[in-house]
Parts: sequence; C-alpha cells; structure tokens
Amino acid sequence: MRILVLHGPNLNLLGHREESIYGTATLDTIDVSLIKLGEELGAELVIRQSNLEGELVNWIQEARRGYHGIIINPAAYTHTSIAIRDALAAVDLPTIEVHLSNIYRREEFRRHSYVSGVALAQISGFGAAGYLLALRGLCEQVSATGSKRSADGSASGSGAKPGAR
Ligand code: CA2
Repeated sequence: MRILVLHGPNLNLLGHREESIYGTATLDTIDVSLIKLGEELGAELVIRQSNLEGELVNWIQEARRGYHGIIINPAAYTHTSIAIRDALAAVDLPTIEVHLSNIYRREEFRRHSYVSGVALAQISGFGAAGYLLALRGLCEQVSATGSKRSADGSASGSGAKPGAR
C-alpha cells in the first residue's frame, strides 16, 4: 500500500513558532512517527511539504499513478484553494484531510474547507496525533475496499468506492 502525505504552506515552521496553537512537534518528528506507523501497518509513505499551491496540485495529480490514498493538511489553502479541491476530485483517491488545530473553534474564515467536500474524512484538533489517526483510518479503508490504482492510473481491486465520494 502506497500513501502520499502532503503538508501545505508554513507547516515547515512547526515546533519553532506558534506552539500554543500548533504544538511543539516539528514536521520532521511528525514525519518520522508516520513512517514508523506506516511500517507497522504495511504502508509505504511518500511525504512532501510545499509552500506553493501549484506544486501541491502537481503532486496530487501525480498520485494518480501508483498510490492508494492521500493524507493532506492543506494548511491555509484549505480555506482558499479550489485548485487543490479540483485536483483531489480528479485523482479520486481516498483522501483524509488533517488539521492540527480545531479549525471550527478558531476564526470564522477557517471554518470553511474547500477540501472536506472531496475528502473521505477530516480530522481536526488532535494535534500531531491526528496524522496517525488519519493513517490508521486510511489503511483500514484501503484494505476494506481493495481500492488501488495500477501503474497506468486505472482503478482496480474490488471496485468499491469510499462512501463519502
Ligand atoms: O490546524 C491546522 O493544521 C491548519 O491547517 C494550520 C494552518 C492554518 O492556516 C489552518 O487554518 C489550520 C497554518 C499552518 C501554519 O503553521 C505554522 C506553524 C508554526 C508557525 C506558524 C505557522
């Protein structure tokens, strides 16, 4: 099982600024714990961070070949990016949206997500642990549905689709 993990803009600053909101874990710490859990669950992870919307869109499109699912914290693009939403809808892979903070307890502008409507699930407010919950949930979903894509990008397996799509 191959999973793409994407971190959006400014998440490279984690653990160095705004610890009261986002916690003390650095992005490296989060990535290491994800890779460790991935090994336990039999999932190979490819993890990337970008401050650029177009780069995130390109990586989402590339996931069409050879990936079984996506975990994404789109960060501020959650609330602005129709391009990221459209890319996720186009690749049609089970996607879990993660937020470190509870976006519904913060400013009004953070309460809307363009991504949630094309995601299988959203995890918000569990801090760094949210990524691990996302990986467990996604692995269970992929195993249960047999969802996978072949090298040419065509869907195969049981043909079952995630319920939220
Ligand atoms: O809670 C989350 O994970 C967010 O996706 C984080 C975004 C924010 O725009 C979303 O509304 C919620 C911000 C990521 C910026 O991370 C920083 C980390 C340390 C210092 C400054 C920013």
